[in-house]
Amino acid sequence: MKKILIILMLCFSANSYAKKCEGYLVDQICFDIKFEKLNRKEDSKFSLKISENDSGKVQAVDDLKVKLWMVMKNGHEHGSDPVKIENKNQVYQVSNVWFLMLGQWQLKISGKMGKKSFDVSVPVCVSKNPEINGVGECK
Ligand SMILES: [Cu+2]
Repeated sequence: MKKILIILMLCFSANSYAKKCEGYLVDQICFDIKFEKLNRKEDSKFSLKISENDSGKVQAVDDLKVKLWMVMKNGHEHGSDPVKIENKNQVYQVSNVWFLMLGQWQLKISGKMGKKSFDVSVPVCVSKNPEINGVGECK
């Protein structure tokens, strides 16, 4: 019994030290993006949590900007409607998100976290196949 307890305790402590980013990791900043639903015909609202990967700490972000961007295969680039961002206890609710076309999009996310400023592109795949829809490259 004692042994099992010790093993359990070790597991829990190991877990709390494993600071794994569950979202998209760029420059040691974790972008945790959760879509309610994602398609090109509706407002694809999502929540955005930004944290440090090494500490897991969610920090206040100043000057947060989120922009939808698409680089098309023919080299043409375009954006979409400006999104709306609402801060709910450091979890940002992003709405008016219109992916107007199917294909590979980017979320351009910039801001300042403490002294560190960031300006990153997070890929979002918008396709007819719900299985490959979401954060990441379309395959
Ligand atoms: Cu396009």
